[in-house]
Amino acid sequence: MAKLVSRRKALVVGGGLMLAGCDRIAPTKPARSAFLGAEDLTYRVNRLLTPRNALAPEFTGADVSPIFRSNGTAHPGSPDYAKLLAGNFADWRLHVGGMVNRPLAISLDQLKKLPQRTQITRHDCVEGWSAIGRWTGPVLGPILQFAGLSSAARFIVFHCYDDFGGTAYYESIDLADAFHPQTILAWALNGQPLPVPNGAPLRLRVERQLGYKQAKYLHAIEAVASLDQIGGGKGGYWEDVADYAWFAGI
Ligand SMILES: Nc1nc2c(c(=O)[nH]1)N[C@H]1C(S)=C(S)[C@@H](COP(=O)(O)O)O[C@H]1N2
Ligand SMILES: [Mo]
Repeated sequence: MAKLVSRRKALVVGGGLMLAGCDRIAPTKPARSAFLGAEDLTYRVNRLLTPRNALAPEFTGADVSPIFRSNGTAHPGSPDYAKLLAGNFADWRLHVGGMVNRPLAISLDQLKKLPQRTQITRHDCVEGWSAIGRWTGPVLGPILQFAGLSSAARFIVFHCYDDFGGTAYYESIDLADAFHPQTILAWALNGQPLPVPNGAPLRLRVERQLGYKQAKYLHAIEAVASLDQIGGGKGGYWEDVADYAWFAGI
């Protein structure tokens, strides 16, 4: 990540949000391939059939699963992460960079002061389990707008603290999902700060897609015009290593 986000300066603007200047990453290739592969077809058909802002079902407090199990990484385990955790994430920042006019470095306290949403939704993992949880966090769209998202950006990439044998977990979504009203950066699960096994201090909730898109342990989000230069080019960790579908609509 050092190459993506290197902090140069910090300034304070209205609302008390701290902005940190970051070096831009130059997009090198124009766009994701226009070739209509099977997966692209699923994606396009889904986008045609599902209204852009159709909501994922929401549930009631009575439906909340007694235990929201953890899957994949349950603790990132790196010294960097351990240090942030020991300090109760006071020194943690969410870096917002890439194709934005105003790169941001946002603290947890600042994130909690942004417009919030609480939603009770069902998480479906491809490994064959589901759980219902109540998630709270700032809506992603206004954060991207505040950062001055470039009109050339087409995808938002989420970079995580944990890695699998040297490859950091990452995921990406398109702008329809990034600006969807239920797409939030959750810092709370069932009214409590996010437990470490579920992605502390912050994770993505993109409720119309499967579990592996819900990136945990966030430390940076990056706006890009193409996914070609990100990881293996397929838009996510499991997409790259196991050919999971990039668009995991449910
Ligand atoms: N950073 C990171 N995010 C991740 C994973 C992971 O291993 N690392 N696993 C994914 C998968 S496959 C699922 S089902 C959910 C699990 O979320 P949970 O641990 O809160 O149940 O997180 C997703 N996001
Ligand atoms: Mo999963």
